Amino acid sequence: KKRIFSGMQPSGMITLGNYLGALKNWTNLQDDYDCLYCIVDMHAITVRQDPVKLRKQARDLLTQYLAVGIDPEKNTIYYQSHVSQHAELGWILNCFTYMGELNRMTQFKDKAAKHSDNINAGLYTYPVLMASDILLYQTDLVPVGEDQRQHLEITRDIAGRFNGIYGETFKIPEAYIGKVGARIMSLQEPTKKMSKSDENKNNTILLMDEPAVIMNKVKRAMTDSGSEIRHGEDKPGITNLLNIYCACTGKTMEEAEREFDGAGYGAFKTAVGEAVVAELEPVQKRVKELEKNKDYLDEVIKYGAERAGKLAARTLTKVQKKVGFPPVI
Ligand code: AQP
Repeated sequence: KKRIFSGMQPSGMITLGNYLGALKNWTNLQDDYDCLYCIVDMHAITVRQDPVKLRKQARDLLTQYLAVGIDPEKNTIYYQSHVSQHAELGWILNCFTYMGELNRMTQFKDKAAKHSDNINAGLYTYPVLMASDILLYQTDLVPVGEDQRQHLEITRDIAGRFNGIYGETFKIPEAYIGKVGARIMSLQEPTKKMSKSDENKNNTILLMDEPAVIMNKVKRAMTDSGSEIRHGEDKPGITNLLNIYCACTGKTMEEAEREFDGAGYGAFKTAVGEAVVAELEPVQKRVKELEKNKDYLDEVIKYGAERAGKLAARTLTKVQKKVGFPPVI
């Protein structure tokens, strides 16, 4: 089976965007691929985090992975910070990455602009840690959205450079081009993506939002001028709601547009809200059941770290030898 690596930062409560764009699709991959799903807490601290919240968010995220149906037997689910090889390989690969390359990363520029009070070196070398995440596991495929494409490219460049110097060491990963998850936009500012770290609560629908909260947020979502319910660049608000509706119901855009032909914005928003509630309610129920089972969650955490650690150690040992570190006696 081909190996897939993907991760999510525990940088906030996860949103409908994270769910529809990533998590939901992950469940479809587990039978055909050998998947590692990492909770990248080391990446999360490139932005200042409250420690109590970070710990809770990481555990919540793991619980949510399980609740959407990612099977911990079929997949490797683990915390990045539990597998020290990520940091160790990260350091080595830092020495094979040029500042010129990192200077070109657009996500760094965006994040640096957003967090101008804390432009730390970790934020800058984030792509190198991400390269380590991927290369440690001899990953074949990485599901990436548009915004991560540049990071996958630099991963390939670093791997190729290392292989060129020391001989075949890393598998060069490719982008996984499968059924792409919907890109969900902010409810109040539909030209920017819905993000878990967004401070405006009305911009996001959280995976764990109560039904009444979801209905309310959808009703208050920004709409566009005109009253037609159709998708198009001139209608970012309605397009986003239509995308959400389609992703939750499995309907096509044409079907949805036909269904709401002549309907008012009010009725349309009610239908969208109800579709989201119907999609999320069963997941929320499973999260609540899992939360009661502390021992089971602990078991999954331990098992995942062991499984990932074994794979990671194999690559790191090889790399340490190649660069000339003395063997541990
Ligand atoms: N709005 C979105 N629509 C579809 N997919 C999305 N993803 C994120 N937002 C949307 C996908 O979810 C995964 C999460 O990746 P991440 O946690 O590493 O960080 P991110 O992409 O930066 O997500 P956020 O929610 O915007 O986090 P913050 O606010 O912390 O930066 C990825 O697979 C991503 O494509």
